[in-house]
Amino acid sequence: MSSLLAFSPEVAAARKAGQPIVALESTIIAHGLPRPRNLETARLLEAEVREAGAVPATIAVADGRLRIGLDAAQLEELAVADGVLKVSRRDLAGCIATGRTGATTVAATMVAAQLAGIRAFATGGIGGVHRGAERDFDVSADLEELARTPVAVVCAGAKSILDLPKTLEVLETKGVAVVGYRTDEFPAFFCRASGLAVPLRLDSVAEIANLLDVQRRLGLTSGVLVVNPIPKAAALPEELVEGAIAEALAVATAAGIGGKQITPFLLARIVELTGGQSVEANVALALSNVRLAAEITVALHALGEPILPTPRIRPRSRQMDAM
Ligand code: PSU
Ligand code: MN
Repeated sequence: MSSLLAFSPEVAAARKAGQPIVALESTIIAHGLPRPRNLETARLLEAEVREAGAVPATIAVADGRLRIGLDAAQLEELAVADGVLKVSRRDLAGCIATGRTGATTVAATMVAAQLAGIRAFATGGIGGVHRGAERDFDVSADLEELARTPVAVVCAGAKSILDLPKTLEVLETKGVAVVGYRTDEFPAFFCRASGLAVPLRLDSVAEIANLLDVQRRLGLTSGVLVVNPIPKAAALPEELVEGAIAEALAVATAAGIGGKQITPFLLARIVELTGGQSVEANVALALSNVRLAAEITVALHALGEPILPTPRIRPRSRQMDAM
């Protein structure tokens, strides 16, 4: 196996045995949730995948390699270390080449999942078109990745720190299939509804697995976004969320925050402004998404979905070896 990709022993064994594997992103651990809930949650998410009959592969960059599955120490390092990079597609090679520790976003986790032959992954929310994007062009690389990488992403929609109508427009332009799981509406992360219709609603895991199978057989190379509303009991009142988001956005604008810092900045302010209620909601929806992704992966497996061969990573050039 290429030295750039490193499979944890658990994931390597699962690949060998042909077991279903679910990828998990790590930005939610390093930059999305406050300590110490982040580490607890990372462990809970992995346990949820196992309980659903699949094997979790948390993705991150450490020690100059793209890690597919982390051991306990690596998971802890991501949660407690200062200075963990937020790694999107753009940052992947730089983080690996410089030997830094990096947490992968949805975009970078999709890249890694595809390299590792993993068909599905779960997260909390995706990045999207930011409010005011017509001025600063801030559109998450997650959308571009969904356009070009054939991995299914299960999420609870996107937070309304983003412009949700524009986010759906870009997904449509880029040809990304968006599937509402037991919902007619695109969910808004902390809230179950946004007033925006999803193009397709499917009510069972078997139907979603079938859609993924059709997508693969058609040779479509774009991703599929499965949106799963936050469990009813965990959903937050819309007024609370909108108030916190408006205030967080105002603080960010006043402080001149932009670029890759804006999403983590807003998430942290929302935690403060909701008195931690957003953390509980975030954990609940992430667990629900992970469960659904695992069930989809198990169903795909039952369809006899082939594990995609790991695309060959090119060998180092001989000159580099001599260095
Ligand atoms: N939205 C959330 N929680 C998160 C993220 C987004 O509600 O943790 C993270 C995800 O890793 C996502 C990334 O891929 O932020 C998007 O960052 P940006 O907007 O800089 O592309
Ligand atoms: Mn951005």
